[in-house]
Amino acid sequence: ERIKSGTVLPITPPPTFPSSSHPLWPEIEHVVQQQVEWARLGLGDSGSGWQLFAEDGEMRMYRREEEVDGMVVDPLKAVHIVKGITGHEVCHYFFSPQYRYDWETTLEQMTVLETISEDTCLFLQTHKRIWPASQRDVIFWSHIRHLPNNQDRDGPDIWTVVNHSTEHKDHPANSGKCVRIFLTVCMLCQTRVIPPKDGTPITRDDISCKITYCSVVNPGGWAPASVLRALYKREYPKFLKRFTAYVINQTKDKQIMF
Ligand code: 18C
Repeated sequence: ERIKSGTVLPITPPPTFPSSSHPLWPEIEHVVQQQVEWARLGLGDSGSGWQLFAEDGEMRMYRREEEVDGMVVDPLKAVHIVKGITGHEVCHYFFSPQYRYDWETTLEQMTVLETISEDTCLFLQTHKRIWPASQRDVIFWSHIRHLPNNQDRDGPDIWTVVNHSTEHKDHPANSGKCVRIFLTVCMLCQTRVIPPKDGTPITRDDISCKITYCSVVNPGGWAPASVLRALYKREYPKFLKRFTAYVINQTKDKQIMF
C-alpha cells in the first residue's frame, strides 16, 4: 500500500479550467471529493462486507448485495494493477468521448450534450437492449481531475474520473422507449514508477497503474435480481479487462503520459 497511514491526504485542488459558475459545479465538487475518499478507502481494514465475485490475474471485483424498493443496486469495488500504463493515460481514455465506442461494448449511442469545460462533459448514452427488458439510457456529467501529491514525496499522484447521473430539460427520464438508469462511477488511478537502477530513462517496463473502480448503478425499473447479478458478473470483468487492454494497446508506441 503506497498511501501510508497518518499521511495527510492532499486537499483536492481546483480544476485546471475552473467552471465554477456552472450550476452543476457545487454538486461536481461535492461528489468528486466524496467518491475519491470512498475509492481511497479501498475495502477497509478487514474487507468486511465485501464479497469477491470475480478474479483474473491482478484484477479483483467485490460487491455488496443491496436492494432499494426491491431493485438491485449492489455497490461494486474493483481493484486492478496494470503494467506499462499510467493513471493519467487510463483516465484520459476513460474520460474522452472520442474513444468511447472503441471500448464500451454495451453502448448503442453516445451524445455529448454539453462541454462544461475541458475537464467536464455532459453525456447522454443509450445502451444495448437485453430482451425482454426495456432498453436503458443514462445522462451523466463526467469530470477528470489530477490530484497532485504535494505532501508526501513517495506518495502517488492520483488521477480520477467521476461520472454521476444528472437531469437535462431536453431529455426527461422515461419519456421515450428507454428506462433511465442512475449511476455513480469513480475510476481512481495511482501510478507506480520503479526507475532503472543504472540511471537509464524510464520505460513502460518500469511503470504500473493501480486502478480502483467503484460503481453503483440503479437500473431504474424492476428487473429480476438474479438476472441483474448475472449481468454484473459477466459485464464488469469484461469491461475492465477490455478497457485496460485497450489503453495498453493505444499507448504502447506512444511517449509515456505522466
Ligand atoms: O463505467 C463504465 N462506463 C462509463 C462510460 O460509458 C459510464 C457508463 C456506464 C453505463 C453503464 C450502464 C450500462 C447499461 C447496460 C445495459 C445492459 C447492456 C448489456 C448488453 C449485453 C450485450 O460510467 C463501464 C461500465 C461497465 C458496465 C457494466 C455493466 C453494468 C450493468 C448495469 C445494468 C443496468 C440495468 C440494465 C437492465 C437490464 C435488465 C435485465
